[in-house]
Amino acid sequence: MKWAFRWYGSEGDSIPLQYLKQIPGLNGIVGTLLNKLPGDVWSVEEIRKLKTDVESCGLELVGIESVAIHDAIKAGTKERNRYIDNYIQTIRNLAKCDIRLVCYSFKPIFGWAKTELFYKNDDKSYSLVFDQAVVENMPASEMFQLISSQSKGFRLPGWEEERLKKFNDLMRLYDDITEEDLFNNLKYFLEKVIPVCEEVDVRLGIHPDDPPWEIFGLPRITKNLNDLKRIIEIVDSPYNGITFCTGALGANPDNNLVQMIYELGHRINFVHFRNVGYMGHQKFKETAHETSCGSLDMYQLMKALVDCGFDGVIRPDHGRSIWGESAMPGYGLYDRALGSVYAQGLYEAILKERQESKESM
Ligand SMILES: [Mn+2]
Repeated sequence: MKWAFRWYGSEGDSIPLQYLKQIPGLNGIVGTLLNKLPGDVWSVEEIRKLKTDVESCGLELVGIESVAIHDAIKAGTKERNRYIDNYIQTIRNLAKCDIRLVCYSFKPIFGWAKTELFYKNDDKSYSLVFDQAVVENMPASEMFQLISSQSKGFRLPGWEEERLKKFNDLMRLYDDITEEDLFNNLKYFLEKVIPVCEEVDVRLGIHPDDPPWEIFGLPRITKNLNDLKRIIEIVDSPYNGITFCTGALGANPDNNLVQMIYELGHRINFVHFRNVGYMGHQKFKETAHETSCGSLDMYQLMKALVDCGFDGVIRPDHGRSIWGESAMPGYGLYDRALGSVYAQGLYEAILKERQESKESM
């Protein structure tokens, strides 16, 4: 496994890279260029600069999260070919810099949604919470206000001011788009992009919906096993893969994550490892990573990943705010560092147990 950590760049992240290098066992960074808008080409020079920053601290840039997809591609407008060409150019440029993994998502407007960014837990740590009942009675446009009013000044990817200004236009763009349309637009995109990914050896991993059900009447096509199976069948190539986010998919108790890993395992290109705690119907919080802290059995999930032979990039996902840290909600250092070390512990124990039982046979 490549034990990685998400990092938003020297200008966008409050955590110095050197601190990440100090997390035991950590060797990879999943990075991004925060100044890039969906549809922009990432130049070789810009990617090299990021890579050099990461390598100067003794870490490896093991992937990009995310290269965002322009709405013209998702909505299938007539400008989409131009943006697909740009996407392909970015993939070629990443390959020139020896970067082999790209995470993306195909979600209209809301990449991720939470209704509370600093929910106070009993132990006085803070978690992100999503409650469907809050959004049910709210026009979609008010989500921006709800999120930005709680952001404590941190820039939240996907909730940028520029997007808010264009919000009504964006909503109109998806007015008549059904799930089937969205799926067909993804198909159009993958059929053009995956052959290039194969040629230059860059794997894609599509990130699931968070939360994994419909919100604001917008189509969602990455919610469950059936959706993801359908997507990997569009182009039957290991380069057309999945980012298996246990927290996003696990927010719906109907998603049997262990079964999903067994069925999708050969096409999982990237893992986000985190736990969620159910608080009621379509209401959950992001807990610490440990099994005992949330509703998911993290040991069983790690075991299923090992069973499937997964040895790619894995990172802890959103953590709580603890120990008085001031950081982007979900992206503090401390709780995610604990999550990484916990995941590595599970992995070591599972491997050694198997080795011992083999030797004793
Ligand atoms: Mn995730």
